[in-house]
This record gives sequence, structure tokens and C-alpha cells, in this order.
Amino acid sequence: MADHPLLTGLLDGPDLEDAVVLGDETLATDAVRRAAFAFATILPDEGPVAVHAVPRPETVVAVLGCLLAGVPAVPVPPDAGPGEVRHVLRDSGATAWVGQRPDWVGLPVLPVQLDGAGGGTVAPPRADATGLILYTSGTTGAPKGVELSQGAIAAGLDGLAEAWQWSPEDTLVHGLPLFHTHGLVLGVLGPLRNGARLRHTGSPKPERYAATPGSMYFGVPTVWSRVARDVESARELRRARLLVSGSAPLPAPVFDAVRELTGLAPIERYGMTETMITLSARADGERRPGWVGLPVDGAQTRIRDESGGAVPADGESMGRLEVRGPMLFSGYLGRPRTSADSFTSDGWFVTGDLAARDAQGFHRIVGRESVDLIKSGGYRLGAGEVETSLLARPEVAEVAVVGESDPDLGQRVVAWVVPDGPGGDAVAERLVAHVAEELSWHKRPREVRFVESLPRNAMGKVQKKQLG
Ligand code: MCA
Ligand code: AMP
Repeated sequence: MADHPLLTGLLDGPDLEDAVVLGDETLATDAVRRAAFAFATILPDEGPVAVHAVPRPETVVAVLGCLLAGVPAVPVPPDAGPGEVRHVLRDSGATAWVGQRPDWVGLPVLPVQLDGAGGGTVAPPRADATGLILYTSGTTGAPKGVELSQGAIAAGLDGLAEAWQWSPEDTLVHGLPLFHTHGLVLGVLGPLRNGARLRHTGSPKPERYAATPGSMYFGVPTVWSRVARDVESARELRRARLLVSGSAPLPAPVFDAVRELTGLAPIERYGMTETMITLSARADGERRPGWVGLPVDGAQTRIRDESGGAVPADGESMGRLEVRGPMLFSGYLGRPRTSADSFTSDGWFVTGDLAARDAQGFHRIVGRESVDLIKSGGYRLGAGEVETSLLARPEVAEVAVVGESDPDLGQRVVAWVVPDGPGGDAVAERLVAHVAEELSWHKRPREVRFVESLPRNAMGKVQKKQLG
């Protein structure tokens, strides 16, 4: 089925006995292929299919089966609470569930057979068929479903394969979650499309990376800062070809420490759920701490000032980063207006990031325009969704959630609360647990600060920059 828009490497690439290792399971290419086809043949015509994205082979096989059949897959974060799961199921209109199903989810469960005889086949989908719907946070409101077509995913992965010289000789090692672009799209579909190997370590702990031989390692900056603090583990990574960092800024001291300990200058790359990865340092090129490299094949960037004029490519002047290319998303599911508003009238996606570019085309990300989009441990979360969750608690009269700089997480979620009644540690713990349970563990505030009042301007809008 060579004409599949995305899974050519899996279908026509080399047959590896150990293509995918996830925790303690090893799957050959042929076993993955057969199990994915077996799953594809039991799929309902109408999707999407919600996949409880635990780091297990069943998650990979279910996503691949959906892609083979052209039925969109919606990865559900395994640490998400009922509030978030209900939102994702309702918003996506999922018709079936894969994995361990909470009893309150009223969807039919689709079984995944890993050792099934497999076989069977399905017609390949069109390149513009939606492959994945990835839920990601905005500055306000609940997460939106980002629709990525199979063709866009393929274009984005091919851009990275060219920049990183990704080949069947490579073995990728990472332990990133399988419900976001970094871990699932780059981290699973990437090796499979390139006919290469994958080793998933369950969680991205430095000692697990050190214990897993490979040629490429993916991590968010928090992972690399922990590698840099674990000298024993870092030294083990000397054997690698590429160490890749993304999802949040890689602090220059971490870049330097990793280079010092491993002999490898990290490859930093930049992207978004909506755009795949658009900028990256190259395997055959310069790597500069604090810079995210050049546009990958197919991607174009534009940096404009407030009045819409071009910003000089002097490496200093900064402006709003806009991107376009074949790897961009199709839109936010069910939100045509929001989708249209995220593009300029001449078709460029407005990233919401501020950037600068130098004469060689090297880009650096200066920061986000909105304080309400927080990146903690590489996870994107919106201040608004956490504030809404906390305001549902009787102990909270007013709240402002901010991302405060943190040496390990990049930013840490801090909730400033005007309590209704006494504050105190017990209340703070209850509030943190509420967000962890209702939204997700990784969106929980790391700290709750009780205050008499919140700084507001004449319009009554909270002045977040005065907090912290
Ligand atoms: C974990 N723990 C829990 C739970 N989950 N305890 C109770 N309930 C839970 N649900 C425990 C863990 O076992 C751990 O204990 C402790 O809590 C801390 O866990 P956690 O909070 O997860 O650790 P962390 O240190 O805060 O996490 C750092 C991390 C994590 C592992 C780097 O932030 C992470 O996985 N980040 C990756 C996010 C990502 O994939 N972003 C890509 C988005 P113990 O320590 O004992 O185990 S895509 C993107 O951004 C674009 C497209 C791009 O450019 O890539
Ligand atoms: P997400 O939607 O989770 O993909 O997050 C995308 C956001 O992560 C981007 O808009 C950036 O703000 C941030 N980001 C991703 N990679 C980098 C990077 N290498 N440097 C700085 N910020 C990054």
C-alpha cells in the first residue's frame, strides 16, 4: 500500500525485529503492521476514536490503525481528570474508546490485539484526511482540538528527516508523553515513517535515557536540565548522534552543560501543535545556544512589527512570528471563526510568539505575546482554564494564575488566590488537588499564594505582570 500518505516507512520500509520497544515490550515491524491492520479493520466508519494514550504498544497500534483507515485519532492524556476528558469527548464527538475506560465514559471500547494473526487491509486515505486531533490550551477557555491532516504530518516529518539526516540506521530514544506532538508525532510517527527504530523509556528520566542505547534522543528542556545535573547519565549519551530539544526554550547554560558532558551540542527546534516543527538547527549545521535554527524544508517564516512591516534581519530586532507551509494544521475542530482568525488575510499563521532573525536566517524565540499561555515542563497550558477550575471552589473568591520562571520547569504554575474565608496550607493543598484531579496532574499549580486583593487597572483587569 505504497500510496499511503503517511505510513510508507511502516508499510514498505525495512523489516526490523525490534522496530518498537515500549517499556518491556518489543515489537517487530511486521507485528506492528499486522496489529495495526487488524485494528483498522474493526474501526467504525465514523470517528474520531479516543485513545487513552498510556505509553504502551496498544496506544501506538491504535493510532496507526486509525491512520491506516483514515479515521481520526484523539489522544487522551492518561493523567487527565473527568472535567478534561468529558470536554475532549464532547468537543471531538468521539464514537469509540481505546484503552482502560473510566466507567462514566459511555463509549464502546475497541480491543487492540498485539499478537493477532492480523492481516486484512483497508483502502488508503487521502492526504487531506484528518490523522490526529490534538487538544491544546489557549489563553482563554477550554483546550481546542487541533486537526492535523496526514499530509501535513508527513510534510512536517520529512522536513525534520532532512534537517536531522534521520535514516533507518537511527534508533530514537525518548520517554515523552504520547498525547502531544513531541512524543507522539515526532516521537512515534517519526521513526516509523523513516523506517527507523524507537525505544520509549516510559518516562523521560535521565537514568532511563542513559540505560537505553540509541543514536537520537528527544527531550523537553526540563529533561535536558535534569540530564545536565546527572553527570553519570549524561556521559552515557556520548554515544549518540543527535540530542534534540524543543517544546520550550532551552536555557543557554543547559545547552552548554549538555555539550560539555556529552560532547554533543544539542539540536534545538521550535514548533507548535498547530504548525508541527517549523524551525530547527541542522545536523550538518551550526548549533547556537538560545537560537532555534533555520526554517525546515517547506516552512516559511515572517517576522513583523506592530504596524505589519518587516523586521530587519539583524538578529536583534524582534517582532511577531508568522509561519506557513504544508505542515500546518487544517484548523481547530468545530471552530471555523477561531481558525480563520489565527491566520493573516494573506494566509500566514500567527504563532503568538515573538522572534528575531539574523542575516543567515537563524531565528531565536524571544517569548510569547500573552502571559496567559504558560509552558511548564514543556506542557502548554492556559492560565484561563486553571483559573476557571479554581473559581469553581468555594474557598476561592478571586484568582490569577501566572507562569513564574523556574530553573527546572522553565515556568511553574502559580495561583494567586483571594480566599473566601481563611487561606492556609490545607486549603492550598485542596486547591492543587482539585486542579490535578479535574484538569490534569501536569496542569496543577505548583504553588498557591493567598492575597488580600489582586492588582487591577482602571478597567478592573488583573495586572498579572505586577504579580510575582
Ligand atoms: C505523575 N506523578 C503523579 C501523577 N503523575 N502523582 C500522582 N498522580 C499523577 N497523575 C508523580 C510522578 O510519578 C513523579 O514522581 C511526580 O509526580 C512528579 O511527576 P511530574 O509532575 O510528571 O514530574 P515533573 O517533574 O513535573 O515532570 C517533568 C517532565 C514532564 C517529566 C519533563 O513535564 C513532561 O513529561 N513534560 C513533557 C511535555 C511534552 O511532551 N510537551 C510537548 C508538547 P517520581 O518523580 O517519583 O516519578 S508538543 C509541543 O510543545 C510542540 C509541538 C513542540 O515544539 O514540541
Ligand atoms: P505547543 O502548543 O504545546 O506545541 O506549544 C507551542 C509553544 O511552545 C510555542 O508557541 C512556543 O511558545 C513554545 N516553544 C516550542 N518550542 C520552543 C523552543 N524551541 N523555544 C522556545 N519556545 C518554544
